[in-house]
Amino acid sequence: MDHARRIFSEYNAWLQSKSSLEPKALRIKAGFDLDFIHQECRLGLIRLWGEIQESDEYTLHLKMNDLEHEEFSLTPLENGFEIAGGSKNALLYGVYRFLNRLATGESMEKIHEHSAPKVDYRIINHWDNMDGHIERGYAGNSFFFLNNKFDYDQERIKNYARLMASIGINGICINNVNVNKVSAGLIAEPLLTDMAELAALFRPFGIRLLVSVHFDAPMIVGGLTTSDPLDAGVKEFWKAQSAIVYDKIPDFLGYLVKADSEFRGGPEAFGRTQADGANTIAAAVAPFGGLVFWRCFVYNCQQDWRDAQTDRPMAAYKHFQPLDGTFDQNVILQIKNGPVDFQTREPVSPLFSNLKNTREAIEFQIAQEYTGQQIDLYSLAVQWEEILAAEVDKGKQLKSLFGQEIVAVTAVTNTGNNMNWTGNILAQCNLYAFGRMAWNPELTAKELIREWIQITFETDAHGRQTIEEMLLTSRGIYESYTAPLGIGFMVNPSNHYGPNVDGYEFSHWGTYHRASSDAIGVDRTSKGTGFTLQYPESLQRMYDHIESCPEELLLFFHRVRYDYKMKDGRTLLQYIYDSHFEGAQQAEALLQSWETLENRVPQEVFNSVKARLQLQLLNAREWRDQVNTYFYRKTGIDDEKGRKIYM
Ligand code: GCW
Repeated sequence: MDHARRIFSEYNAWLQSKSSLEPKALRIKAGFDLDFIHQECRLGLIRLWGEIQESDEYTLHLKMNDLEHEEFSLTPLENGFEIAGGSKNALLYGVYRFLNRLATGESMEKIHEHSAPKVDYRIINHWDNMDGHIERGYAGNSFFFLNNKFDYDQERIKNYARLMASIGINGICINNVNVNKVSAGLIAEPLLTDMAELAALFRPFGIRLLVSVHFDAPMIVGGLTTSDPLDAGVKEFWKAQSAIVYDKIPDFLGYLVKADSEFRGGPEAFGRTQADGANTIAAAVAPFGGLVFWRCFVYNCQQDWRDAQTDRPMAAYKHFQPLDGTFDQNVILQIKNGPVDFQTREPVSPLFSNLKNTREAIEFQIAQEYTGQQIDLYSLAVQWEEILAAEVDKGKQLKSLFGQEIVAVTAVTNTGNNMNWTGNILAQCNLYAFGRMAWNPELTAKELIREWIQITFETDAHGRQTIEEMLLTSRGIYESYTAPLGIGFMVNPSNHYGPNVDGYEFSHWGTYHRASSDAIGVDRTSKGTGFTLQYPESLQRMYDHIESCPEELLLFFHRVRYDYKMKDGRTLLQYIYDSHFEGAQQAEALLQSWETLENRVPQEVFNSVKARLQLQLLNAREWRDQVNTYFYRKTGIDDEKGRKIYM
């Protein structure tokens, strides 16, 4: 078997299980213009059943009808089945969903579904550098770039496109938001022609490309002396260059911009606002129907730790909220889910409550930067489900903004050139869940985890239950042995793996816990830094009062004494000790659970996951001991249960 097929048939989760119940003798009937979709459907069925014979006994009808643009329906018929969609892309989604449900073991006559996505744009962001390295990549190197050139295996790209389309993704940004001089050239020749070739591979799958652009492209690419967005020459540069891009790639989705953030250029360097910057670039792509995704991850990364007034989570709101209503229609503000940076526990960014006249994208991170780096098990679906259900205004959940202010759902991908895409095969589940939740935010972590397991592993009930339980509990476990209660960070600087309680305490990144001998945390209430004032009043009150603040966010919002009594009567300090002892124990239990799966999953999968769980256990013990020792040394107070704390 060739390399690319191995990737798909052995490792790609989507279509693994075999269903012997289904008729193998069937004819697929598709409209004249639907060759590609017809082929995809055939291919999928063959992968599921081994072969299919053409026969009139049973007919699978593929048809386009007057459903909405991306809406599809799946309907069993008397002697057949109908997959219908409002467009080619919709029909393709219908086909993949149909195959997906067959792969979970359902029989055709039970498959009824009518579905349309809640948001128009479901986008994957690659943080791939053109030298091949991926920023925060934990599954190998880029499968787009090497040595500052495009360098890819066409078959692998098609498999990737299929993988993405099968979970409803319709946009992919191919390069890192930290654009360098080389990748700044993606919007110009000779790289542009190469990008157009790549775009052509994604096109049949309904996926449009985006590129991260350098705010200073007018200087780097255009040779100008300024990038001031209000400068006539700069405006002209963006227009002319974008015309060239759209001439090569007419269905190009647009640009992603990280400006004024972590040493990137931006409008503020020229005394201009974020809206000035975004609108200049947006005006250039508007004639072609292009979009500008403008990131809100703007904060002072050169903070003096002595400065207790500046509070990093407040930054995005301060920069963007006052500009609400001033962004062009084709600008989409891309906002990280929380106000800090993809920690295990943060409140939802207050921008979601308070940008009423601006189109928004929510940005998640599937790459497990702060969440175990695809070594430690961490089911992001569990966390996303909570985030989507979080309140953004009186009785209004975040997901209710989907299709309203929130028009796009984006995420930093966890894929790389590793054979199984994600390094740790169990991390595939996060990618799968992301696509499905971006399409339908009502789906629960439990059902998505279950679906993914069914289509990935041919195992018995014990196998399925064990993996489900491991995934469902993984987030809580990781959170408890790392930096719980919303305190965050405490990681090793720069690589962000493993404990270092004071690692960021005296640095310039603005993430401080300020632990003393009697208390820890930053007071972010209206009496403290005032962060809570960025929320609508009902939420502000809830977070302000320690009694009503959700306990899991206690140390995000409050500075708390170690002898503070938690809801169950334990002191905060005892909670910290318990959580770390228990977390490490549970990490051990994860390994034990997995060990019961030998011979129930392919040996290679068994070994590679086991090796990671062993590393996770070492990591968890290190976290437990460093954190517990740290707080013991601060307080001199023993663990009530007398467990081992190193002096
Ligand atoms: O959390 C930080 C990451 C950076 C990343 C940045 C961002 C791409 O550590 O690696 O840069 O976020 O989101 O821009």
